[in-house]
Amino acid sequence: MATGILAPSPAVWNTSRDSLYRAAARRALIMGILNVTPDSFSDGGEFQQVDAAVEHARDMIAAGAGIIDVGGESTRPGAPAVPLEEERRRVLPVIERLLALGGSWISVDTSKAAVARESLALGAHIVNDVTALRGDPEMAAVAADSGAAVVLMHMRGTPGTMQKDPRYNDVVAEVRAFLEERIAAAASAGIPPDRIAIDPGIGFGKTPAHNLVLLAHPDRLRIGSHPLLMGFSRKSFIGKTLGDDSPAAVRHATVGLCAEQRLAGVDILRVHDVAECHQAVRMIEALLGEGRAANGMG
Ligand code: HH2
Repeated sequence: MATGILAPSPAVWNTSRDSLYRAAARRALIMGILNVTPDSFSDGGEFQQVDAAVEHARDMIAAGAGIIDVGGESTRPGAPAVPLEEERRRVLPVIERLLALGGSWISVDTSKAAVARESLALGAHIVNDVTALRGDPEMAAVAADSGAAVVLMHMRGTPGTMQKDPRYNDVVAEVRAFLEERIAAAASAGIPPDRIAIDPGIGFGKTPAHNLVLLAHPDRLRIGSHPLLMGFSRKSFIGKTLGDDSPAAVRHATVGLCAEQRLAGVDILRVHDVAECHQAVRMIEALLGEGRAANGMG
């Protein structure tokens, strides 16, 4: 069960001192992205697709993923909604196999309560809901009843509308206020605070400039001891910022962001390139821990 996985260590999170060099005592979690959408695993029959997904997850776990985030509905801007039966068919067999495999926590990236309920009944540990429990009126109760951990993410609008001219006066303050409100809603639905992680929703109703401001201010997005998740991996603002959207450029920049976000105290990094991000993050942690300790600064 998810108890403890998202519960931060007080020794780390209660300190207000030295926020940049936060947290050598605790490792960040790498959340490996497993998209089981048709464009992710294109050829072959259903069984082969499940096999391919499990194989990919196995590689990500070996490369350092502590969580595998299984999603059957694309949330890219303008992506069509996936019917319930189709999402169940994509996600549940993969989750079942991953739970048998072991070695990581399993998160289900869904905003449908029925998909979450069945995934949790199989043994999944985390519900990653990009609507922050607003998309399906039963979602909060499903999460509360199961004792699962949840990720509450900020999104402006819906995937169909969110990139149409998003505007904020102060994007960090508005995202933070939204997350505070959703934490309160989750708590009043009976989800214990130590099971709630928060995420500003990079790319969900934000311009490239909004995304950069959010990534530059994880300190202002931190709310109490709720673990902070960032999902920037391979997103289009990276290519736009670089003026180069080639896969290699976007991947290299993603790894750089992983290192910087770890340095800035982010707890969970949702990424496609697990090996590269894991290596960057562990290097930063060695620097924060042994590097500083050896110099009498630990
Ligand atoms: N981003 C995507 C999907 N789920 N969940 C959280 N908590 N945070 C995110 O930033 C986030 C998310 C979209 O990214 P991706 O999985 O690469 O694409 P798609 O939605 O097409 O599967």
